[in-house]
Amino acid sequence: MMTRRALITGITGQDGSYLAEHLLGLGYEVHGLVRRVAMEDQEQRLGRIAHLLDRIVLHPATMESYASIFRVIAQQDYDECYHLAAQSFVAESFEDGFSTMNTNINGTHYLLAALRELQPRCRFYFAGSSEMFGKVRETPQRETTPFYPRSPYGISKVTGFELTRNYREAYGMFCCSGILFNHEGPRRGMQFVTRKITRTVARIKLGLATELRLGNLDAKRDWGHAADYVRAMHLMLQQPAPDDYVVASGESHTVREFCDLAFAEAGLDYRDFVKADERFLRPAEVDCLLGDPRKAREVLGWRPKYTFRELVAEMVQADLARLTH
Ligand code: NDP
Ligand code: GDR
Repeated sequence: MMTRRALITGITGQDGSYLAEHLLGLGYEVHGLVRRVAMEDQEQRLGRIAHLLDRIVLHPATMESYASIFRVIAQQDYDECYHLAAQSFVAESFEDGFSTMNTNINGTHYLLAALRELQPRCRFYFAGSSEMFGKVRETPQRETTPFYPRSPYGISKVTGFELTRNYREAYGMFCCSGILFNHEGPRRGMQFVTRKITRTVARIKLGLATELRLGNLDAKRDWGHAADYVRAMHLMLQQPAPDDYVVASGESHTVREFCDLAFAEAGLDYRDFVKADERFLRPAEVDCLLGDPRKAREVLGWRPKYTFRELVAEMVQADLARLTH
């Protein structure tokens, strides 16, 4: 078998790091597109892939520049391209919708256009999101559920999804979208609610903080582990034909339940520490997400290994370990 070569945009992010590990484990040659600043400040900006740096190849570029993306694609042939780079924080997209749209929509379009021009046979994965369902039209959400995004981020992902589908249908390219529900892990960015909770639990436990300020505690999410979800991305590109898939756990929990379990993991009661703070409320909220992963299970044979409890426990223990070493 020839070694397969994959390009990952967003390789420095949570999913990029887990996907790079997974593909290396499968024997792939792994390349990553990273912003030039990352190369200049490797300690800070390449932290999640520090342990992989001698096994991967990095190419400087930005999703904001067609020329830079074209140059990367022109250098080498790829069998598969996983497009994960995005401004991924929903709250930030309300603060600066323009840059979110620019990175997430134009960036996706640039990459698809460069691939079409230079490597139309490269298989393409787009990181779609449950945020596309937003104000949900049916529960649970599946591949056929209509989209109703509630944030500039959600809108940008709907557009990326439509671009991906259009390149598949118009140019016959092997383009897939994963519609992934929230997935987390110890490498999650600090601003996202799960990591904000588990890190603060650890800080409180160690006497470094006294409270945790959160927005909407009643929001419900379908949470899984990123290590499980990157396996689904890879499986999508191994099928005989391109298609779109919901990837989810099929269980929904409130932010409050996440707090309850996370504090309990450290022997604490969340009611003693969690304070409501309206600064963390959003102008338009997505109240409840619940995915139906049947198609991914039946067609891809994908099943998550982590339970919700195991996810929370791993994140709390990892934050405790980080702060004590
Ligand atoms: P992260 O925020 O952890 O990572 C985002 C990545 O995108 C980083 O590597 C970042 O680079 C890169 N990036 C952002 N802007 C640019 C740019 N202008 N040029 C080049 N690279 C850029 O996200 P996740 O790993 O959690 O998510 C991966 C993808 O999956 C995203 O597209 C996200 O929207 C989507 N998604 C995530 C879900 C989740 O629950 N995690 C669920 C559904 C979809 P840098 O390090 O330099 O900032
Ligand atoms: P989300 O993740 O918006 O679902 O997007 P996030 O963890 O930011 O929010 C989840 C829910 O928690 C509520 N919440 C808070 N959120 C944050 N960040 N901080 C708080 O203090 C807080 N308090 C309550 C939010 O209102 C929300 O309801 C993530 C990202 O990874 C996207 O890129 C991805 O597409 C979707 O998941 C699926």
